[in-house]
Amino acid sequence: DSAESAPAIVVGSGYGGAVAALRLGQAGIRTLVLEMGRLWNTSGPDGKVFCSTSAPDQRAMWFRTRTEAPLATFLWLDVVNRDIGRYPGVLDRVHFDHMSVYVGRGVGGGSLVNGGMAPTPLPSYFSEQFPTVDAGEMYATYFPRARSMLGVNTVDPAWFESTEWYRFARTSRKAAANAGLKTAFVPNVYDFDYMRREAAGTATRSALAGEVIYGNNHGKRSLDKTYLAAALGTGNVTINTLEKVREIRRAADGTYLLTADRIDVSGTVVETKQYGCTYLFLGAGSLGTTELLLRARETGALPALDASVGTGWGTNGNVMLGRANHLWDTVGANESTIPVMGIDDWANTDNPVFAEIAPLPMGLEHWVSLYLAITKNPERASFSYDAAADSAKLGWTAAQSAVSVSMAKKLFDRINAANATIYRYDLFGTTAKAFADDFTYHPLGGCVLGRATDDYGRVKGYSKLYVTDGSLVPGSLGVNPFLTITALAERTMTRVLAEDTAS
Ligand code: FAE
Repeated sequence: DSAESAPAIVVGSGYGGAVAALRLGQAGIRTLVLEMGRLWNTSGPDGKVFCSTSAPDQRAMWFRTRTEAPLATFLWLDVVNRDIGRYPGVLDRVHFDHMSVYVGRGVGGGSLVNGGMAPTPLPSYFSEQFPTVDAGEMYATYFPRARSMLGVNTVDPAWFESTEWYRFARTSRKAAANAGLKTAFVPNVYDFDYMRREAAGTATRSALAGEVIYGNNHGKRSLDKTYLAAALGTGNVTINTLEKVREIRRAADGTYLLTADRIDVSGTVVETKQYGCTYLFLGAGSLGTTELLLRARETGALPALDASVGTGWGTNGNVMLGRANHLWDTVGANESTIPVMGIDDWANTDNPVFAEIAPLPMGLEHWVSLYLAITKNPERASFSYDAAADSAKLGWTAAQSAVSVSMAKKLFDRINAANATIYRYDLFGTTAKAFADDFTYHPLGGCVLGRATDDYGRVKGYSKLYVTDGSLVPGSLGVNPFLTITALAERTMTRVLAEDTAS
């Protein structure tokens, strides 16, 4: 059957894909974006686009019959998750043997479900992870560009100190200070002016109504409102939704051919489509892009791909944990879902950790301080291609997670000792467990910059094939990653549009 063709195709519409789409569109290059998730712009029967975390429905998760929230239990009770209908919902949890990975599904990828934290990495650690990237140029040009395009802003410190919605963060800050630890404000893409109007009762509540991991109906500047809106505005970009790219290969004339399955909302494949393009940009995320390239190499479709495709993957050292505060150290019944502060102990060379002070909004006082620790775990894993299942298998082990846990534990043992407090053991399943070490929000690597690609994301072995997403980051960044992914994608697009597409 005949292939639909476009000069450029972008696979995925997360950070890497959205940057590629906008810059291609602005350069006058007709571009087709293929996204496996749906477009989140129409209201359900409740008048809302997204469902809340307290009453999740089919919109919550990608083809599940029950939600799989990161915090599964409270007082060991299975009170958090709900039975739901199978549907292309916005949050997916991809399971591997010892690690599961949360990702966003839909136009905007992870930006639809994430906490919006947009820290800039420490220059010294950035240079350690990306020795071949000109850090001067990154910090002078591409990080500022990414911050401005994404709409990064910072909570007003005076409001932060006074509002009930951030009592939980102030309580965690105090506990950290008691242990001699520094905290720092972390910028975010959630509109803090909007949040203040939510608090004042003059705007519909979203961050202040428990919305985040299943989508925010208001306030969050997700990619569909920033990069992707601008991309569509160029008139050169089209986004096809509910189309999952399954295979990429190269035609005799050097152009690329793609096979994509179009699904309906029940998940049934209703059409298998063929596409052709000259320039192919992979922005399917660390898992998606790595799987596509690994499959292409192992099936012989793109045999010249580098041996390092599928390697260098890490969790950004993610570990989640909770502490129990004393009765007098309340966190408040009202918590914003948007994190704005972190405990910064990265400079501690014995045990570098940056811990996000995470919200746990339950609408009641629960005395829990929750954290997402980012540890400097040096462990990396590889993917292998499972031919029978036609999918990528991750070789991450429980022992590799234990490295993150021991680092997080060192930091929080200090905090507990200084405050005479203890861990919460009831939040991560029905058996006593203090550290959630079996999932990550920050999948990084698989097609590492400078190894599987050149120093600009051009895939080794093939011309006009690029990676622009989190698979370029070598497993660890020390901070939440989307700002860096965006800035690196801006850098790649500047270079590619200057050197590769001029003819
Ligand atoms: P990503 O945003 O995952 O986009 C990939 C897109 O490609 C998705 O839309 C997929 O549906 C689509 N796709 C995948 N495979 C295919 C295929 N075969 N065919 C078609 N489409 C495909 O990739 N990061 C921060 O910096 N700050 C935070 O506060 C933060 N909080 C988070 C909270 C949660 C709950 C989660 C899950 C993540 C969080 N992250 C956070 C991580 C952040 O969202 C993630 O690093 C980026 O979204 C990764 O961007 P990529 O462009 O690599």
